[in-house]
Amino acid sequence: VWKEALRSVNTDVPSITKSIVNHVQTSLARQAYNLDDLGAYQAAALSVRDDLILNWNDTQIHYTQKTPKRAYYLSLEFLMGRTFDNALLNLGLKDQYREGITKLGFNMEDLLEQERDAALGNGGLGRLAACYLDSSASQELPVWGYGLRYQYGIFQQLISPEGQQLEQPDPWLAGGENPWELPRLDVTYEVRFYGTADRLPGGRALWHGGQEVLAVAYDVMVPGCYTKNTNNLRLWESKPKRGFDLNSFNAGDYEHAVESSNSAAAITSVLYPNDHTTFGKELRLKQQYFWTAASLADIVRRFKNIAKPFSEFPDYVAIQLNDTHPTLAIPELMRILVDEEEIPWGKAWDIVTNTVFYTNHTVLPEALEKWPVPLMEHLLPRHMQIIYDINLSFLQAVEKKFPGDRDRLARMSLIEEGFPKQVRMAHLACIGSRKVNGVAELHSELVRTTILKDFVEFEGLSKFSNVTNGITPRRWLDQCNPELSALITKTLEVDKSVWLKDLERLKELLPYAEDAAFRKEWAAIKQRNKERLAHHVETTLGLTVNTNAMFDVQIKRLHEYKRQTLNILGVIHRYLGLKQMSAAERKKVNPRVVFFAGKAAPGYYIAKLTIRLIVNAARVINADPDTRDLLTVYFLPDYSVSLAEVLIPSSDISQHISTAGTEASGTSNMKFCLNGGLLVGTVDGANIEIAEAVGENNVFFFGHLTPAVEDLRYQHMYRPVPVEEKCPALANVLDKISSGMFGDGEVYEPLLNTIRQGDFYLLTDDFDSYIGALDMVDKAYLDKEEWIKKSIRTTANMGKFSSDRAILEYAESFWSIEPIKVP
Ligand code: 26W
Repeated sequence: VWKEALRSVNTDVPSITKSIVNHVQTSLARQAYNLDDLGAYQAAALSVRDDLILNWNDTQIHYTQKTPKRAYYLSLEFLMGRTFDNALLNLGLKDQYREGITKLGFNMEDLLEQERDAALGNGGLGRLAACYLDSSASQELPVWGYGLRYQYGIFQQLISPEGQQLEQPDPWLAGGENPWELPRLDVTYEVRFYGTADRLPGGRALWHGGQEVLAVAYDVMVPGCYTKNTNNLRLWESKPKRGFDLNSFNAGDYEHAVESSNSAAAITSVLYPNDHTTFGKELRLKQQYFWTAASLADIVRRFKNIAKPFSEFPDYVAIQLNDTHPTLAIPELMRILVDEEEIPWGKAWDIVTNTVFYTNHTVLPEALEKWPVPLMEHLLPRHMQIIYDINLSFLQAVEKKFPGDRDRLARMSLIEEGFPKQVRMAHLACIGSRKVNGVAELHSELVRTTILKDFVEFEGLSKFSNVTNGITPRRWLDQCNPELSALITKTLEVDKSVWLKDLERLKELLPYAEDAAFRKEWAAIKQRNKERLAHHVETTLGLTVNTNAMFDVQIKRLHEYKRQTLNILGVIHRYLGLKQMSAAERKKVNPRVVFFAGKAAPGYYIAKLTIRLIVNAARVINADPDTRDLLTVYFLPDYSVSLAEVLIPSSDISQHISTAGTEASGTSNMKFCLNGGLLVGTVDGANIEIAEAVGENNVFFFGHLTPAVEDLRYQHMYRPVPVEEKCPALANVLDKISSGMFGDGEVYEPLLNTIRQGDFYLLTDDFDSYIGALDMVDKAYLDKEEWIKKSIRTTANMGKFSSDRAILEYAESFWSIEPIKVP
């Protein structure tokens, strides 16, 4: 009976419609007559979820039975975006669902729009984690993600009439049940904070007292592409251990009664919206420990189920730290092994340093995490003891290798002297890990030669390596650009799952660059993608976009180092140039539409001023009848994964213009190029490797190189040259802004002063060559056929940047895990 009752994945249209209607009737308790798009989406999503759960179950049982070595990806951010479309494509069921949904009287595209983004991340680091989950499942690797189930994701961005960014909470779960997660109310762990750590004989300690909170697991299904393998992303939610304090409640002190339960729930309430700046807030440290402690307890419990000695832990478990945010995993694993499992310190340290791996994602000094020692001592007394113990034996070993070199000891110590002393998390992550890597060749070299130079000298080069980032071609080509995907499938004459999982196959497109009919199709798809974006802007913002123009896009977090300011100053320069031209001269100019989107950290004043300048410059420029046909500018509010999916396929060029040496990798550069957009950029991050892959004649490089940056900054400090002398074109633009061309000039003074004085990000040094690169773009665009060839060749050469390649590098060279196919 049991066997006969088992159901399998619905693959035919009749059983799909049946399943959707069944969910309408029972799960939603609704009828056809009161079903709107949202309801229809929910029912269809629940139907897909049933299938995902079947595959998920089979996968987890298979892993449990086969006991392969597993890898765990610890990331404080997973920027997943929407799931419905992605799940349908990975299951290979999109056409069937489209047909079923149409038959039920609904429109697939409308239903897809009902889903809210899961925006549990800030930017590059969080989206990378999401791409890696997709690739792990698609490549059938036994990898789980661990993160936090924030009640509020990254804030929603509004733009005020003055051009000011306003933040609103993102209560993404408020719409009711989230169909893509499974509450595991039975999987819970207790996590302790504060209290006292008493040292015991033999190196152990007893940590007791303080506050205990519960971590509850929520499992998010991660389907692979055209495989049954469905991995797990486990997100922890915090809950009070006891409902509330009954004594206080009975005494009528209700506030005190719920105080501790409120403080427990607060831990996972909100994602911190800063990237690249640390704040040292206690709640953030609580998040980090809560999440690493729950994840490690879960990992250790799973390991204990297979009844192997702890010496074999590294043969079954690899833990990847996504930046330093989960570095507490190192002292926490030491605490579990030494205090709870009673393993001697030295053996425990061997286990830890063979299990943990650390990826660095930025070399900007303000982004390197440091936690005040007094805060750590208060919140995590036992971990502070462990860190001191690790530091002592570490520094003794350094002293042995470099006798008497006190400066070196001070530089390398896990503790930075000062008031207060601080724990340097990157140092702890480095010495506690088996391998350390950066995320693009140049960045990994900078990690080796700057922030971790001493550690390379001490531990040897072989520990420090590179894994260049990647992006999933499922979401970032097949899903966001279905027409291009279909053309590629038709042209390569293979099933799309073949090239989507072996992206180097795109090379086979190269000969078609010479095929005029193919070029025509290619260009027509780009054109329709521009119209799709224009339609989106029209319906959401009520603005009309000139789709005959070149589309020029810069979308990413707002940050001085990413230099959106350079872009808008370049736009203003272009506008001033157009104003000076005669009507005849203007006729020769290529129309251009410039798109910006991105969020600024709420406390980042200068970045917010840049948004304000973009918005107000756009208002003036777009309203000018002299230039309106030739130049328009849009700042699209509330940048998100879903918005990126509309913007990226429409670009002719995209801008990746960070000061050399500051952008670790960048990943949107890969997304644009994969979709046949050309790159304007500095010689930085993964731009360099993209140029190597697609050919330097297909990218527009400009600006100073990394080795020059230090000297240029020195000159700005000690031999400053006024902007008027160094770069008159830029000085002219700055003057126009100051004099009120885009509203009250005073407002922008703090922003303009970052350029006039100090100019840390070297805008004055790179402005002329930036304008030069944009002129080259204009020239190249005149030859339409040649431009399309460049576009085709770019896509064809992007195979390397699949996140499948990247995750397989981690799997093979770091984790030593192998694919395991679920039958
Ligand atoms: C503690 C505050 C904080 C929060 C987040 C500091 C640093 C971060 C991240 C590490 C910043 C980040 O997202 N870095 C980006 O990582 C991407 C994925 O590797 C790279 O492509 C980007 O170049 C890098 O800026």
